[in-house]
Amino acid sequence: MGPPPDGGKRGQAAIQTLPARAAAAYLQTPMDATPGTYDFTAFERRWQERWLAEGAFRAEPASCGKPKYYVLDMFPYPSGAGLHIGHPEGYTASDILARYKKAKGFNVLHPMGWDAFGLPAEQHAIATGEHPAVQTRRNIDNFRRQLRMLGFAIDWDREFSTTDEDYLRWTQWIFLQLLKHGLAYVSEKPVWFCPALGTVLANEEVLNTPEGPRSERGDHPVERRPIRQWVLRITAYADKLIGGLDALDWPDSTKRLQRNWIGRSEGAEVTFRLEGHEASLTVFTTRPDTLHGATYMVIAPEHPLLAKITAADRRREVEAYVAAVRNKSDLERTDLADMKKTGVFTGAYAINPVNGASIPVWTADYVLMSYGTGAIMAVPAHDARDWEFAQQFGLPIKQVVGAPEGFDIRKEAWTGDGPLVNSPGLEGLPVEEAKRKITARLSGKGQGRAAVNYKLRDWLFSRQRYWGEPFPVLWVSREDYARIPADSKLREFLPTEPVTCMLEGKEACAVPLPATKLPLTLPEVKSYQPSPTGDSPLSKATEWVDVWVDLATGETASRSAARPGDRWAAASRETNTMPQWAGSCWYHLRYLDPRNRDSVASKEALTYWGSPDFYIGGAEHAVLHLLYARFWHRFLHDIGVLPEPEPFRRLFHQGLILGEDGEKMSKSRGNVVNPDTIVKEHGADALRMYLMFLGPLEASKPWSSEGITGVSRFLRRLWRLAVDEQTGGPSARLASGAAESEDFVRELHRTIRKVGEDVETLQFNTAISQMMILMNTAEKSASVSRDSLEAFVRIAAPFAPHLCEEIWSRLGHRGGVAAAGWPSFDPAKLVESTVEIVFQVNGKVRGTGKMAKEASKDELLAACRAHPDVQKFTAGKPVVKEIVVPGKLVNIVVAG
Ligand code: ANZ
Repeated sequence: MGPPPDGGKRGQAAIQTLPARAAAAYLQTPMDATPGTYDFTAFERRWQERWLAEGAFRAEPASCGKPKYYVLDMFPYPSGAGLHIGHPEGYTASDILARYKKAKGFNVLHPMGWDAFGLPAEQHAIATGEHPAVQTRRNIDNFRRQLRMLGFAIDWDREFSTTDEDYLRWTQWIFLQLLKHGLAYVSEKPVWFCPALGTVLANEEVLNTPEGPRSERGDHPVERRPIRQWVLRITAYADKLIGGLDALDWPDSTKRLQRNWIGRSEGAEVTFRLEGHEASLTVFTTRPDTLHGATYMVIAPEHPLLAKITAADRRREVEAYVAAVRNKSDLERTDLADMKKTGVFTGAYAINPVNGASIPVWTADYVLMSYGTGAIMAVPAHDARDWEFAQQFGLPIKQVVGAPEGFDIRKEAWTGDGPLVNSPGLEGLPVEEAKRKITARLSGKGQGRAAVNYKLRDWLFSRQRYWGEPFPVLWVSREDYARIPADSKLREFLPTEPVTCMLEGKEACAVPLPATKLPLTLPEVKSYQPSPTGDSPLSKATEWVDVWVDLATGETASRSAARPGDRWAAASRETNTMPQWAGSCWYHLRYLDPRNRDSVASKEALTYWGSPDFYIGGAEHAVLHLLYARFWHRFLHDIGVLPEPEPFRRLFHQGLILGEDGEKMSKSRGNVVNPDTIVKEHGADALRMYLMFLGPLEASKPWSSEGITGVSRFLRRLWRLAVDEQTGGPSARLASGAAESEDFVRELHRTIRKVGEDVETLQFNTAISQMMILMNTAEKSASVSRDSLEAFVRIAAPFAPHLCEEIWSRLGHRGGVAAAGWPSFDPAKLVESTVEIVFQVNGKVRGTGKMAKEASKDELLAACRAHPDVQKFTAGKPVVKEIVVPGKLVNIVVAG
């Protein structure tokens, strides 16, 4: 708010009429202020401080006896840039819901924390040498300040960061549970490596672009490299993760994304004998019904059988082909847009189990090693990829499913349904029936079985980074592993099958630390730079990495010293760290009991609060965070830690807020809206309300500077309706004694109903429009009663909490506005008691009149006759007929 145009003269004049003390206080308020000025800067701050001091939004203990409501926001990564305007959009939505539920009598939990491990802090550390923890702390302080500035009703007592040791302990504990239950292992398969980021990436973090595969973060090229990795067996949960989706109140698009990502395919595995070889080749097919149409086979270039079955005279060509495709990504290999196929004949032949036909075995890169069995039976008549390949290499195309008349199998594959043809024993059957029949027949003969495949791959769970959770495991030799005593503390999380890997050419086994040794914290390092070979910066912290471990107790000692005793073994710590997704997999649980030293959260807290009732965050997390968190939650449920299987029953994605130019906000476009600036200019309430007024919450919508002025004006009108400009006390109109207009009363009850309904369904923009309509009728009403005004303030409070608290207190209340509860509406008051009646003369409208709904025919007629405009047309003319339609119209028919 700038100085008033008259240079503060008004202010000076006012001071002379005020007593000295009031004048002194007055001088601290803006120059044009009176005690009743809408001075949001002062009161917003005051309320924020008071809420904080009073712990106004502290959730009550489970024993309070109230029903619970748990509102969760996707917690932010505290970046150096501070809050983005998209953050307060989602946070305001959840805040309105939280405040509304509190007013409705629920024990509300609305917590906040920080997802603070991750790459940007590490990159900052590489650039400046400053420890990531230092920068993280600074950023968190800034984020916290900004969230408080927006007045969110957060229970700050429960705040934590994923980087806190106390939190880290339990992230590591959950990882060890996964390890113990056989769901964590180490692999050295080729993985996505991003040289620019110096780390590997999960499949979910790599995008297929026209320039080839690139990192989702930073848009750098990525390549395949064999690197030792921790992997979580999320595939073991594929079925549960798909099955669980049905019961969730989530956006359909997100459910669909998860379903497709998991990609469940039902089909069969069929085994083909190979001519002249002991080995046989098993394929996965979703179309066992087309087995009679299999005219060749393809095995992936990485398939372990390839070298074995390749004929001597084909070897050179096959090897050259294998070398040529090594660096291609799965994405490139399966790109449907690129129909041109490559491949070479192996010289081997397989025998079709249904008809004994001998068919050639090829290798081609359109078959991936990572899916199914890494080999296929090719049915060019009914699969588009096989059709292309057969065309290209002159392989036979044999139709086994009938196509509609006129369809030419020589021009394209027929992938639709139809009666089976050219398939003895299946002929005439529709596809689904034929699938069942042939699968049963193959199973009977031991040549196949029904099988299910998933697109979902196991989750690559390690990164070559510093700023992440260290893995709480030690690598020891196989011999030392065998020496772990039966009663050793190290057996607490020991898996049934050892997890092994090759370390510097020797086999090593993973030994999980016992819970008493958690958390394993990060060592200090001199440089945060990953090595070009892809080793984590931790590998250089040799004092930390290389230790002696007591095989009985898990005690460790520096390897610089001599071996402390017989029971001790040489061990190396894992130098990879966990990906940022780890911390966000279970934070929703820690809020329930954030200071618990003995468990993730107490049984009591877990039982009372359960899973969040409402979860809001960006749609970009549809498959990453939301899938990983479901996996961990389900796992913890399965091992008896959690009462409920699913973490997020109701999910909502807020839409993007675009720049004023309608484009995505970005620094380079210069269209970024900074919450700090807006709050300074218009106040937090105006920002909150405007964010909700912009449009449907789920829609993408552009920011508008003018729009926020409009909302600001509405807030000022509400203020003026309640507060007297001169005295700063309740407005004189509240006690005017005049009657409230019927319109206003009706609109008030309508608004109470609509805002309640809209908040439940997150239609905040329409709730605000309705409040604006109410404002218009309030201003037109001769008076507004105190009760009515208070009801208005109570429903506006979740949207503009500072303003409404301020009004509430100026109306003389001591407790917070939420404590007054949510007003109820009177259905009887919703009905209009008057209707507009149309007055006609000879069928032409000559006027209208507001009449009581139940006015009698005589009353209506009298009113019509008395209307001056009607009289103009009836004067002196004989009345022929009078027609009265109650509640609608009166028509007077005159002669002449
Ligand atoms: C024979 C066949 C005939 C097929 C037909 C399809 C149509 P979805 O639905 O994605 O699961 N396939 C199997 N493993 C493969 C691999 N490793 N790389 C590339 N393709 C592979 O696809 C399953 C189908 O994809 C399988 O069914 C197989 O081709 C192919 F008229 O087998 B089908």
